[in-house]
Amino acid sequence: MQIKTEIKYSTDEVDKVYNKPFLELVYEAQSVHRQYQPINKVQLCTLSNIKSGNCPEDCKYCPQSVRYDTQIEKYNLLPNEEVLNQANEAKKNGASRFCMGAAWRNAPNNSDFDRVLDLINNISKLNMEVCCTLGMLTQEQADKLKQAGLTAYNHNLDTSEEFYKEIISTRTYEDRLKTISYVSNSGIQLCCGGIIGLGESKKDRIELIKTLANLNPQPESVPVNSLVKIQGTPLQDNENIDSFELVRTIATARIFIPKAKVRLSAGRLEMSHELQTLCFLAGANSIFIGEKLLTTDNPEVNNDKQLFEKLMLSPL
Ligand code: SAM
Ligand code: DTB
Ligand code: SF4
Repeated sequence: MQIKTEIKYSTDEVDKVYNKPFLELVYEAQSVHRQYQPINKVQLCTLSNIKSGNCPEDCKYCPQSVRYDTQIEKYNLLPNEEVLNQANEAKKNGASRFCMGAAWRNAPNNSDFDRVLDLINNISKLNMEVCCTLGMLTQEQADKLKQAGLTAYNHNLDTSEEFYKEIISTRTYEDRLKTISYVSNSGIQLCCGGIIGLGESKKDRIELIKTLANLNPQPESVPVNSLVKIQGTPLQDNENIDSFELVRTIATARIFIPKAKVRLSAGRLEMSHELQTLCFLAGANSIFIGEKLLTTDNPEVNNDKQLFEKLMLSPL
């Protein structure tokens, strides 16, 4: 199996940008942003946790792993009607993209998968982009998702290859890259990013951005999640990540992956409006709106509306 990675950028190149004087870095990121992205526009996306908890994987950050004792609601694949209602509601709130997450190690080959195909088909008819994240895929599954009308598949690399082993033991970076290549082969857009605050070093964040930038094709969408510390997970007592590291990560991703939407994803509940503004200035141009992410809370829709009004931003 040939994994399509082409080394275009070296660690050193990414390092030099990431570690520039802060104001210079943000200025450069905003300059790239203006060249490649519409200005004053931020895409609104809504998440639905279509299958929750009992995941056999051991991702140390995740409340949905069966190995950790966390207070989450666990359920099997939701009825299609319920998910469709959520998608309609998301559209009413201004979301133009609907993302479905399922706590599976890999997408199953059974009627649940057929139900997800049906959901994709129906949500795409609402004139919304449809994204899903179902764990690892085979090439055949990726092709079926494409046929059903899926816009994008989310499969994060999370961190550097080296640090990945400290966070997850039940699958490898190579496994992740395989699914990523199936997604790209099938013609589905790739949504691939990571988490900061896992206890990784600056170097790990730089390596992650380098790996994402060297994917061929580059991801169309790069979620930058800030760890939400969840009681019961091994990372519950992690130190807070310095906000400037978050902004540097976003700015560097914007510079090296200029055509992608960079999504300020998990962790916004803990962020001030000023910090989120700095993230937008550094090139973030998407957020999740709605009461919940997958299992954790998100800022209130009205609060996000106020932020958009203050900044005179409009939804994309
Ligand atoms: N099971 C699938 C998988 O792992 O690809 C899909 C669902 S998984 C919850 C999707 C992504 O959510 C993960 O890759 C991770 O980046 C993010 N995530 C999960 N828990 C998180 C947390 N506590 N804080 C921040 N991001 C988190
Ligand atoms: C992504 O990178 N972030 C989203 C989406 N892809 C699926 C998920 C964030 C989850 C945050 C923790 C929770 O709510 O369970
Ligand atoms: Fe959570 Fe996905 Fe890891 Fe399962 S595979 S534990 S749902 S992040």
